[in-house]
This record gives sequence, structure tokens and C-alpha cells, in this order.
Amino acid sequence: MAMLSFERKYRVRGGTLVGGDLFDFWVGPFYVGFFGVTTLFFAVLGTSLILWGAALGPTWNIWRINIAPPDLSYGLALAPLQDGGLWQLITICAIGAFVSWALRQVEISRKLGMGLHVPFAFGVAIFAYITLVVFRPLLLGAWGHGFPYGILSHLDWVSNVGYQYLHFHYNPAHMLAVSFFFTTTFALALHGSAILSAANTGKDDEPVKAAEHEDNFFRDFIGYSIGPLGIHRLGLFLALNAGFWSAVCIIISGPIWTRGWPEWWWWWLELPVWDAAGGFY
Ligand code: UQ2
Repeated sequence: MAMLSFERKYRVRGGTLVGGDLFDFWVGPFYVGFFGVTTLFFAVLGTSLILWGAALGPTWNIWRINIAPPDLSYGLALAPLQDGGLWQLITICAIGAFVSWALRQVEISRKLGMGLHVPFAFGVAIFAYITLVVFRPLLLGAWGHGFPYGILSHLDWVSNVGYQYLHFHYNPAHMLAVSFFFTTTFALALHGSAILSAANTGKDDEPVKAAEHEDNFFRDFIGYSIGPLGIHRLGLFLALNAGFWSAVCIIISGPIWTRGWPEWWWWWLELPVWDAAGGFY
């Protein structure tokens, strides 16, 4: 098979984590590798189980299909397939596929002599998912604490779990996570618009402006530029923190704090400093 000139640059042998050269191959433009095979296996099996679960259910309405975790009474045991067992198998497949996908990213990074930032970043997203469906259910003692797989049903779950803690927006880790999500979109909006404005001046046949222009815009504007490398470090930092604090905000809800989140802030009212002012209570 003929190779395009640029394919030589990315179709690099080696860098595999397991199996040596055995699975070191491409299908069309896609690197497969051992973890490409395992990704495909878990993704196909998991998707089939979802379809099976949907077929057992009362509806094919895409919004209403729901594959629920086992009842809380099953605790941490395996449940019958129609009673949450499918959810358990689908969760195993999902984790298998996500972790395989991350390890395939590691192999590609190693082939190309790159850092492992991409698989690390994806790993934080996987960590947030596993926190929801494994770590928190384990700490609470029942798989039934995982969220159901369905478009509307998982939204209902988020709403119900939120109200269980009275007002989830008072959860300090949730506050951090939301702030990081917003700051991430703010940073990407700034960066995307900065790059496009330099690349597209609005005048035909005018050469694109270079990195100094991007720096100079922000120096004129706020007296500071974080720099073309810095903005990407900041973006990664903000995005990873959004996922990380999301995981923290849900893992502490139940295992660490069982009452309403507004009550958590009573520590402020209970500070001894108020005693000097006559005391709050
Ligand atoms: C920047 C820079 C870029 C950018 C952006 C900035 C040349 C092309 C967007 C400006 C970013 C700053 C000042 C940080 C803002 C802080 C937060 C928390 C959003 O300086 O360098 O590269 O794209």
C-alpha cells in the first residue's frame, strides 16, 4: 500500500505498552494497537448490552430509554441482569473502553516522542466518571448509588441527588468546579478569538499577524500577556480542575457530608471570633 508523504511522520513503529510488534498496525488512517482492539471489544459489547437493556424496557423513545443500576437492597453484590446486572456489565464495559482509549493515546504519544498530557487529561475525565459510578457507590455501600444510563433519567438523577443535599450550589467543591468550567470557556473564548483575529485581519491578501500581535493586544488591553504557550498551560489547568473538583464535589456528598450543603457553612457562624462581638447564637 502506498504511503502519503506525511504518513511517514506519524506511522512510527514501536512505543507499544504490550505485545511488542504484534498489534502495531493501522486500519486506514487509524492506529489500532492492542488497546485499539480492547477499545473496540468493550465498546461493541457495552453498546450491545445497552441495546439489549433498551429492548427489555418499555420504550424505544430515545429520551426515555433507561438502564438503571440495581436497587439499593442489592448492596455491593452482583444483581440479576434485568434488575441492574446489565447496568453493572455496561459500567465495566464503559470503564474498559475509556481506559483502553487512554492507553491507546499513551501508545501514540510514545510513538511520536510526545509528552503524556493528552492521556493524562482524558484520565481526569475518566476519573470523574469512575468517581460517580464506582468510588462513591463503594463508599456508600451499594451500586444503586450509581447514576442511571438514559438521557432524561440521568438528568433526573442529578436533580434528585442535588435536592437530597437541599441546595447543591452551596457545596464548596461544586462552587469551585462550576467556576473552573466557566473560566475554561472564558479562556477558550479569549484564545480562540485572539488566534482568529490574528489569522483573519478582515483584509484580503493581507498576511496573517504573528504571535507578537497576540501578545501586544493583551499588553495594550490589560498590561499583561500570559503568552502563547502560557495560555495553553492555563487552559489545561482550568479544564483539569473543572473535572477534578466535579469528582470531589460528588464524592464528599454522602461519604463525608450527609446533611444539606447550606448547613456546611455554619462553620462560619460558629467561628469563635463572633463571641467577642457578643456571639451569634
Ligand atoms: C495571551 C496569549 C494568547 C491568548 C490569550 C492571552 C499571546 C495567543 C487569550 C490572554 C490571556 C490572559 C491574559 C490570561 C487570562 C486569565 C484567565 C484566568 C482567563 O496572553 O498570549 O496566546 O490566546
